[in-house]
Amino acid sequence: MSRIAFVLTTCHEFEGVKVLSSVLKQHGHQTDAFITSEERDYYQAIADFRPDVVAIYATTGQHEWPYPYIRRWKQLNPKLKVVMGGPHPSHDLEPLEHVDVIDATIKGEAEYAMLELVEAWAKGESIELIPNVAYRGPGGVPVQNPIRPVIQDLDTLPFPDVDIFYKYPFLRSKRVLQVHASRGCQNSCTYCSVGTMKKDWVSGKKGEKFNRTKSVDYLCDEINDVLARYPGFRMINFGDAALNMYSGWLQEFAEKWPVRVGLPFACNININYLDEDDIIALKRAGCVSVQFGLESGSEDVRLKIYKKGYTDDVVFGIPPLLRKHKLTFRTNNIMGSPAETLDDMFETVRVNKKIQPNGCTVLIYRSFRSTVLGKEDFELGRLDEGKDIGPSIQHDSNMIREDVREVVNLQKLFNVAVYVPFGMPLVRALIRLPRNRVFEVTQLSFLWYQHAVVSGYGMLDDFLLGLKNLRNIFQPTRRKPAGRSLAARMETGVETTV
Ligand code: B12
Ligand code: SF4
Repeated sequence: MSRIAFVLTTCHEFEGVKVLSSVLKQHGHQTDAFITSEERDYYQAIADFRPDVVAIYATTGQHEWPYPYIRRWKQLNPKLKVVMGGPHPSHDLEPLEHVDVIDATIKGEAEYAMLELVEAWAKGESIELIPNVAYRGPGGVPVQNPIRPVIQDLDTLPFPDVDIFYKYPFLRSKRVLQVHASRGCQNSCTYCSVGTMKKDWVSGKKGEKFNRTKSVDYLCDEINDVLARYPGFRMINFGDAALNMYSGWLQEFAEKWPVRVGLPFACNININYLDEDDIIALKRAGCVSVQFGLESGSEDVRLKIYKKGYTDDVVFGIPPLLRKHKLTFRTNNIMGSPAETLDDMFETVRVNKKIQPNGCTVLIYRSFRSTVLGKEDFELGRLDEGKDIGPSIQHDSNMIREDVREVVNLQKLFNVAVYVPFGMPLVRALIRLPRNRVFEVTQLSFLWYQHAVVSGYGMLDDFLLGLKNLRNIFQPTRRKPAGRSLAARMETGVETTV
């Protein structure tokens, strides 16, 4: 039996970590998750758990924060092993260069790779033949093993282990339960890592599917199992890229969910695969609010550069149907990509004004090497790699462009431009001012209102979550380990942002 500590800096219940934990527990191992904002003394909490393995979930930009802690835990226990998984090491083996910190990384879906790795370490066996694992080979050069097929039938997995997160009073007493019904996505947007995942995270075995759903029955059983132990949740938020991955699934869900679970929910939708019948099904199932990525007001940018697949017909056609069936909706929008001028970004404001969403989430474009567009940015030198913009896609831009201040200011004031009378000319003038806290607070206030009220996550819950995760938005990536001050414990995060 091994003891595995998952270390996390965002106050959020991560689906991937929940499933990894349940598979490890199913095989007799002991696991726990540790979130920085929820521990009084982060170093000591994990030292007291006495892990054999520390496991890091990492997106790009959020991967180095635990290194200083790990160096201390390794001093305490020189046999401690450390593995990193998630999107970042799945695309980049750079973490293995940190010889004193990382012992192995895992590419792609990690359930069984992690199990085999932990067991090989416990027995002192070689890890060099474990599919998905990467390690330091001869001369310290990273070696990435080929990967196994992704798990085709999600129902074969044990229910996600919520207990490692709901040991924290804040997470278990929230109004909203975070759930996933699927893996994958119908789109392959060029600014997102999912396109690469589709090619890279699958083994290539004939017939292997990347887009998968849990069966409706499994999903209902899973939620009822959680609610039996944690009955306080009043609403569900589906974190899936889109809940309408398969139309037939949605229709069955609309039949069974209200009877078997009956909680209202919010979710993301893919408007390309959504018709009025699906909207009726969502409504019948208990959906109260949906969110979709508009990303750009320009159809050309959306179709030709972002490869989002949403034509203007769809963008203007779906919102009236959502309104007709009394579903509130929010849009996601990107500011500052190399594909857009400031005028194009104001076109995004205009389209939002026309389709009248109940809220606009506005994120700043960020280049990831694991995306088509990001790769191009790095190759063409479009970004200032030396500029530390922190881990978030909410705060700042490191793109090299003369109007970067205006872009970042527009992201902060976007909702003013959309919702305030005469907001557009006002914001056009304001974005020329130096960046300032008032703009930041304006943006966070809109976001808070839209999450808490429009999507129904609850005023207090969302405010506290924002505070806990504030630091991840506003602080640089290269930072010292968190201390005991309140500010230092307000760790990174993003639920506030997405
Ligand atoms: C839901 C979601 C969120 C949710 C929940 C986060 C989460 N990961 O659960 C929230 C809203 C909090 C969020 C936040 C952010 N997200 Co997000 N998110 C997603 C989304 C849509 C689904 C992730 C998911 O849950 N999938 C289902 C589970 C089962 O899969 P999984 O998480 O990948 O887990 C598997 C493997 O990754 C691996 N694994 C996972 N954890 C671990 C841990 C260890 C130790 C190991 C070994 C393996 C491992 O095994 C798991 C099971 O097979 C993906 C896009 C996508 N479709 O994948 C983007 C995505 C992961 N997010 C992304 C980004 C950029 C962010 C933010 C930085 C955005 C921001 N606003 O600043 C933050 C970062 C938060 C953080 N601390 O890491 C990027 C990451 C890109 C990159 N190259 O790093 C993605 C890929 C989308 C994109 N733009 O390309 N996100
Ligand atoms: S729809 Fe969302 S999750 Fe899917 S590829 Fe596009 S940005 Fe990524």
